[in-house]
Amino acid sequence: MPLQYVSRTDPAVANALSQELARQRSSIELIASENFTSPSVMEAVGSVLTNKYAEGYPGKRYYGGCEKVDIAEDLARERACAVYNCSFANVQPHSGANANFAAYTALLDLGDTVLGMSLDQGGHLTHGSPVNFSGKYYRFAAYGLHPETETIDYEAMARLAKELRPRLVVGGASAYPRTIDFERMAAIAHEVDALFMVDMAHIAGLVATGAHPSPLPCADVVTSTSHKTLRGPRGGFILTNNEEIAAKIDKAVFPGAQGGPLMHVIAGKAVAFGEALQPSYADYIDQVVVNAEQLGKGMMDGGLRLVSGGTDNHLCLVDLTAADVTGKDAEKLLERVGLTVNKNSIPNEPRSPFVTSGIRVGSAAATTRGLDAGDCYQVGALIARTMFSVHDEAGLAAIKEEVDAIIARHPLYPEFDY
Ligand code: DSN
Repeated sequence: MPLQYVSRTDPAVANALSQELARQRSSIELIASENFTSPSVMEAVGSVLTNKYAEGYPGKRYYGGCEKVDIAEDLARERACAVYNCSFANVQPHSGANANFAAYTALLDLGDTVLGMSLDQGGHLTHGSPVNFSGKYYRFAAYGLHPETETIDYEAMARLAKELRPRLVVGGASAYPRTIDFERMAAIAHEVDALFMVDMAHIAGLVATGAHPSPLPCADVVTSTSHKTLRGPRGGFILTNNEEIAAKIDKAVFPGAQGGPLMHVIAGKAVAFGEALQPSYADYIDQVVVNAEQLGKGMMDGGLRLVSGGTDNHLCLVDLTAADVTGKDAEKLLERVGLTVNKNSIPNEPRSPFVTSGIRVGSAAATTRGLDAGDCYQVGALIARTMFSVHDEAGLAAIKEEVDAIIARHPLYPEFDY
């Protein structure tokens, strides 16, 4: 499929699109929050639904002519509920941050106390960082990792909850490689009469197939993005089984936080939820988990340390101290050999978030591209070799050749021609 129109009407933009396709094709994508959507998802997102204003919800809109976009939003809502076995879905949040903003607005008053995972221990900006609205509008306190196990310290979390009696406890993370015990967190929250919210953005695909326990049976509300392991278009959504909370969520999203929903993206979400209901999607997620484990094994065999000693999900958090390379330098060096990762703080990070001592390595996008367990072990080993080859130009060139050979075996978007 060539770019039929924009290449003629706007070659400058067409050139940017073409260069980005070439970039995605010519490196192995290991950023744990990224993925490659299907051409069907892209077709829906690039459709005439972008033209439609549809403030409100299906059957109750503030504009005429919404009957057809209602079909798309109803499909997205119904399929989201089917994927996650729940009774309510709001699929309008433009992003994960917007979903969290709406959920907090629905559940909290300004200045309320909330417990969230510390950003530098694996949490997310919207879980109370002082530079984010969450940290500015609410009184967040942070829980984190046990210093020895580098896994969530549930006992310390329970002590903090008893001491502070928050109105809300937030579970979920952006850089946590282990299974999260949502039932234990829910018990901690509910014991102090707090509500329990889970931001499952990273593991939404794993939850969809049962590869990670679902937060739905025990959380009062669940927020997510649709574009990470779930492999849909860029966006957010919110789920609950509680009717009262559902009504508050709908009001908080619109008119509370957003205006017109992005109906083309909602159609893309409907397609992605449909894909997540197919048996092949469960096979994909199983492979994502195996591939993350093999990436980790390759890196450990190559002399790097994984935070917490391994992974249960789609990502590894890598401590680069042994190689004496910063996360910032590692990110640049790996890009040179065709491996795309992001620098990431490690627990008790001595360096600034712009430099860091670690990288985060995920398997979701590479698995979509077709990399298997053997490829991922090799990629893990190549990451480690790169970290110990900082001043070895010939060594780096040899690594790039091996990366290029893997890429050549797994073409990306062969149907696109631009
Ligand atoms: N930026 C996302 C990530 O990379 O994990 C979280 O929003």
